[in-house]
Amino acid sequence: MEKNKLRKVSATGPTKHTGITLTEPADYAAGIPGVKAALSHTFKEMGVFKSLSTLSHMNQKEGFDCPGCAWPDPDHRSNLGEYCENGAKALAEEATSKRVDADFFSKHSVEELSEWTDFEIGKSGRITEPFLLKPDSSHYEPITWEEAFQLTAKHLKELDSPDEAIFYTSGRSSNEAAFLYGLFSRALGTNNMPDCSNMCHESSGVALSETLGIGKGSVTIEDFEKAEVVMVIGQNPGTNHPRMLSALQKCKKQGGKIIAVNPLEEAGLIRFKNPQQVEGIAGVGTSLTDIFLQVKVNQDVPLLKLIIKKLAKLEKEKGGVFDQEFIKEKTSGYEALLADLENYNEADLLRECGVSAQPIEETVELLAQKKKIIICWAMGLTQHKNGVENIKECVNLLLLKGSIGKPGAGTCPVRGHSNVQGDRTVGIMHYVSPKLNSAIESTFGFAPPTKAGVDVVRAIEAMHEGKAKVFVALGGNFLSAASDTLYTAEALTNCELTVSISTKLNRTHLVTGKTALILPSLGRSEKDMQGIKQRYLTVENSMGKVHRTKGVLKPASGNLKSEPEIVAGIANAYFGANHQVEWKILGEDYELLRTKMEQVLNGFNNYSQRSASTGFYLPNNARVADFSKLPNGKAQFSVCNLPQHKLNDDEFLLMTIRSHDQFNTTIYGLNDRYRGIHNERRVVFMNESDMQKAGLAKMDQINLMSYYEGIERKAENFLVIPYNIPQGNLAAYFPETNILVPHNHYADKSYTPISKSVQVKIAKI
Ligand SMILES: Nc1nc2c(c(=O)[nH]1)N[C@H]1C(S)=C(S)[C@@H](COP(=O)(O)OP(=O)(O)OC[C@H]3O[C@@H](n4cnc5c(=O)[nH]c(N)nc54)[C@H](O)[C@@H]3O)O[C@H]1N2
Ligand SMILES: Nc1nc2c(c(=O)[nH]1)N[C@H]1C(S)=C(S)[C@@H](COP(=O)(O)OP(=O)(O)OC[C@H]3O[C@@H](n4cnc5c(=O)[nH]c(N)nc54)[C@H](O)[C@@H]3O)O[C@H]1N2
Ligand SMILES: [Mo]
Repeated sequence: MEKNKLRKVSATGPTKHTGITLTEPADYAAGIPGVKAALSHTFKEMGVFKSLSTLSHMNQKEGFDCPGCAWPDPDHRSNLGEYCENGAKALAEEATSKRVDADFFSKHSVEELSEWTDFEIGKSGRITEPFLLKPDSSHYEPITWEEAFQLTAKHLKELDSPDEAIFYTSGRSSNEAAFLYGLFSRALGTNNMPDCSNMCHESSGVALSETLGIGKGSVTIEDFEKAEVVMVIGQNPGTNHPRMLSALQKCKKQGGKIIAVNPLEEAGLIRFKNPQQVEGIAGVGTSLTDIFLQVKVNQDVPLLKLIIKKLAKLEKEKGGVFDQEFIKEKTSGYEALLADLENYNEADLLRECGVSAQPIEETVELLAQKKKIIICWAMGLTQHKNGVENIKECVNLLLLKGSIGKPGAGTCPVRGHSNVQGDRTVGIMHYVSPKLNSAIESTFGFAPPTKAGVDVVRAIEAMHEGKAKVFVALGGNFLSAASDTLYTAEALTNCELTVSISTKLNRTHLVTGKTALILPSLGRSEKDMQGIKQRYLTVENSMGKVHRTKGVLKPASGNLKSEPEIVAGIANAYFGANHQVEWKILGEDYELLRTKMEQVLNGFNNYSQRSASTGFYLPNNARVADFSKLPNGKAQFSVCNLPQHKLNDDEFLLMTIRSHDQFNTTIYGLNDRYRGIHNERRVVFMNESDMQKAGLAKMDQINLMSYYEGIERKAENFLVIPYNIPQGNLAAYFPETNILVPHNHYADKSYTPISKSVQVKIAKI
């Protein structure tokens, strides 16, 4: 186990096995096992009565937004509940009755806790009051809120430059908290605002901004009922966005077709039994995928190029395949795209993508006839060196078909955290927006910095090089989420101070700067009281709709603060009460804060009022096919290159994915039910012929190693599971495999780590 230098803490936790059992992979998602799994988690953590009464408020109009993923709520909410199995698990995790209190920390040293697994750390419960870890100390101890704010302010004041501070955000905070946090960072004088989306959909943001003029998707949830074809590429909705399956089911009921593109045949994409409908609980369910394209890892560009090339041939032969009117009026770069296709031959593209010919022919035939196409994607496309081009190739296909800016068609990057999109909208970004800066200046009377800040990759490097010394995190688990765990651990331990605003204990609280603070915040499901008045916050879903969220539970402890209050507390301690921004008041009075946000942000007019009920959509130029802000006023076709992976015979491409029982670094349980894995996380999925070649049998133990620039990185002790996965590819869970991902390898332009195509070797133990 790897130790870190300051305190002898482990950056990874133990690599022991937990007692695996295997079943056949499932061929449908949700249904009764889903309902049972959901309730068993909530019953265990919260008790039966509290579970049922709380779940009935989740995602309802006057209730709270699910703290899980960002999938939108339909306008008509189901009486059987508007939540999924994994949303219920997210709630159970937040509403657990277990507590991390002063007694807990006096019993367990930081070193001891770091030897626990992530699962054990997470299950220790909710943090009850602020805690301080002193430089020479082995245990966290309680500290008052005011002392914690003053200590943070003192460290910030001691910096030589504001750029020595880093303000990380994870996408679970509200719009209000994130806005205030960004405002504080700018008032301090730095744009060092890395965000979890740098590791997530940044490639989508870059690709969509350059081609369509907006970094967000263009579809609404209603579009799924109107779409003729939905392509789901590099995404596992059955686990990560289960409520999306209801939208796919609606699409199928209206006669739509679904094409899944994935190295794995994920259960959720095969068949779906909708637990929000009686027939879904009792019946056989809806079969979802019509065509499954089992692509090799990171060979989506060759696959899409092949499909486009075949469509172009049909267009040339008989016409009516591409939307020529749309192409002429709305796009630029069509000829260059067609000319580039001449550089490739079909046989090569077919071999490279690894998909068999027949389903590709079916795909081409289907797409040739249809005009309303939605493409959905997630981490399977974004987390590669060529992540940005993966998405641009999807945009090419949509533009050729005129499938942008009309009902039933468009782009659908399916977001991760429940408010990751909102946080970016309200100003969490490391780059400079002159428009936002001038709006902030006219509203608050100070000029924000004009030098770009650091994103996640460059924040790690800055801390590692000693250029950044104070790290503050609004949520998240930076150490375990980021790549190159040991390098990131060194980066964090180089800091003078690390501050985590968190609900639950995680490894970033254990591998810290010399001094560390944990500032516990209210969770999404909890009542946020100001005196006798209950406040609400707002979030933005994956489709750009802003709406309210209002908790229903009694807070986990009487000594928690809301995120806006915590951010304002730090800012007030730094700037004092006479500053031109009334931090303390803004952190308490969200209505006042929203009126300020309304002045600064585009599309937020009448913010509070319009956020009621189902909320309001933000402006979206791609949704209405307005490309006037792009070069020539047109949407842009892109000429994309083929990804290059030169693998030796003993090398594999590893994708680091989520099990069914985790939310990023929070481990709900040790099962991955749909893939047939029970009670174990240290598994690696492997093609049987690769196993034979390597002389491996089922359940053999192996180590995984990566060698970038000659540096060996090793993840130990994985059990080999024969699986339906393309030859040359492996899959294993993160965060256990993050130790293998080199910090200096990331997507061009977006700097998203290459978590889905890590070049590795294996060694039998
Ligand atoms: N329950 C639950 N919900 C979640 C999360 C969670 O951890 N748990 N996380 C949230 C977050 S932050 C996010 S970003 C999303 C993530 O949602 P997903 O992106 O669905 O999550 P991953 O497990 O990373 O799955 C990636 C999928 O892409 C496929 N894939 C991998 N490489 C390739 C490739 O090269 N090409 C193609 N075509 N496919 C590939 C994998 O087989 C897998 O099916 O989910 C959000 N929702
Ligand atoms: N190898 C590999 N690495 C990956 C990925 C991958 O697919 N493969 N996926 C990447 C992706 S897509 C993402 S988005 C990142 C995620 O990166 P992060 O967002 O940093 O990680 P999470 O695990 O979501 O953060 C969980 C922690 O957030 C805190 N928390 C939960 N709820 C709240 C709340 O309401 N308020 C506050 N203040 N804190 C809260 C809890 O303390 C919890 O421990 O990981 C990335 N890392
Ligand atoms: Mo994400």
